[in-house]
Amino acid sequence: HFIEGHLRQALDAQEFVLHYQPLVNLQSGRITGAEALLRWNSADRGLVFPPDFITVAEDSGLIVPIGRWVLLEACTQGRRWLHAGLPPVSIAVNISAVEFRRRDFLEGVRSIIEGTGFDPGFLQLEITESALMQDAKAGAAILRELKKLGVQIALDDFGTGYSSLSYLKQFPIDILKIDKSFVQDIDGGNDDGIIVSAVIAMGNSLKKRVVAEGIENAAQLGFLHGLSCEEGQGYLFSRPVTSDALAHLLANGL
Ligand code: G
Ligand code: G
Ligand code: MN
Ligand code: NA
Repeated sequence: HFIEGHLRQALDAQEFVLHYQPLVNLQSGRITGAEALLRWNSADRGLVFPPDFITVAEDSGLIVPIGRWVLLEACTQGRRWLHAGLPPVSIAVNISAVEFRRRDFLEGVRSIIEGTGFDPGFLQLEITESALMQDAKAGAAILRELKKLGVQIALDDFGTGYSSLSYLKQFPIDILKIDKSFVQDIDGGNDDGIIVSAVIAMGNSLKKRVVAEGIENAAQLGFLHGLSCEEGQGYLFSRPVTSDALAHLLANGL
């Protein structure tokens, strides 16, 4: 693929950058965390978003060094914010199925935690349902090892894959992130509202944190509030912003 070579150069030229989207406690309105989202600041193309390059990165294997850079950068940034005296928040990092399945994935996570000194209790690794279910048994084993490192595990895009409820009970998953496709039409009087309501109730009773993604308006927020959903993220609160802008939000609130 033509863009593969460009991605390799981008890594060398340090053209990748992380933006951060706040996670918000829906009761207090306080920022509890931030999701790191990768962008490619290309000299030729301007700011390029993941849908335009993640698949190529996965198919070429470049997602491995790119993912390692993302994790290192996110943990380094997390330390910087703490040193700057900002209130501690968790940082979520998206992990591709390709990275997750690699034998050296765990070792990479371990060495980045050690190298940066970032508190693993504040690191959330976001794994999609489909990545986990490709091989549920192996996936469960990797999650158990990750838990020994002290990191938090979030199941991303929840509801779009097909994990059985029994897996949810067995797997050491800390957080369910309800996919934004369900939140979008939550107030439309259709099944999405019922599904979201069921997921929140189930998450709460399994003692998992539930995060609603893609909250764009007050009506959606009101609906989620009524269902005792604790956390959310979405354009209503903030779009993904630069690290400097996120630091400003941490210091001053939303
Ligand atoms: O804002 P947004 O366009 O960033 O993200 C689109 C998609 O790209 C999402 O599904 C998100 O999970 C994925 N994504 C964003 N950043 C990363 C990253 O650092 N690594 C991986 N593997 N996926 C990412
Ligand atoms: O797949 P994942 O959940 O990691 O993807 C996060 C994606 O959702 C990113 O592309 C991010 O920019 C996007 N996103 C975040 N908040 C909103 C929102 O309120 N509405 C929409 N449409 N997308 C959002
Ligand atoms: Mn995510
Ligand atoms: Na999602």
